[in-house]
Amino acid sequence: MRDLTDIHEAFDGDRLPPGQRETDRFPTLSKGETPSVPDSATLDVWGAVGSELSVPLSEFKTFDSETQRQDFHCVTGWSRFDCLFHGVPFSALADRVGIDEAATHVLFHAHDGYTTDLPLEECLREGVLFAWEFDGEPLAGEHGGPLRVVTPHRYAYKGAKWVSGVEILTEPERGYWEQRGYSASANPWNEERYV
Ligand SMILES: Nc1nc2c(c(=O)[nH]1)N[C@H]1C(S)=C(S)[C@@H](COP(=O)(O)O)O[C@H]1N2
Ligand SMILES: [Mo]
Repeated sequence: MRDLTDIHEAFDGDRLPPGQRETDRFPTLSKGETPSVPDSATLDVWGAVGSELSVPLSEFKTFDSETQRQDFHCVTGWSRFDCLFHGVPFSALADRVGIDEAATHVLFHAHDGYTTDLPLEECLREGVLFAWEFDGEPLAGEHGGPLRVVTPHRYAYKGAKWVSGVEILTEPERGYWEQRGYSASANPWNEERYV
């Protein structure tokens, strides 16, 4: 188990970022209905990579994975400490496909049409996981099961639930909320909520 609940130190901030309140609950926030993701779904990686990938989720779950203890910060003001997520680190997927040198950004795609963008270097931090278990149980559909992304060093809208694809880009592109006024950088310790 890898404990990442101290990552706030790297951002010169307290464990509870400014303007946040701690909750024991795990609220859900989705732009619409929970999509039903078929068992046959794949995770696809394309764009500025050496070899594109389209892997069934059942096979994806056989990749080397790990459990991490992380905090979860929602831009609407709640934080949930000590979430146990199990999944494959973004960096492991990146190694597998081989990221082009020209790559700078990532756009995550999801089955509900959601997208979110991050600089590539922010995706390569060890806390960025493609997760399918939460607190030792299969990740609930409303929380993004069967597969979601988590980004403990960024507001949680950077983590696509029901993730379907990872597009590696050579220039920035804005995601769903980023096109609607949410911060592209989304650092909770700087309260980068809206632009
Ligand atoms: N596919 C998808 N991913 C998404 C969203 C969404 O609407 N669709 N909402 C985002 C937002 S705004 C937040 S705060 C978190 C909420 O995750 P939760 O519902 O598990 O708390 O998911 C993020 N990922
Ligand atoms: Mo959010």
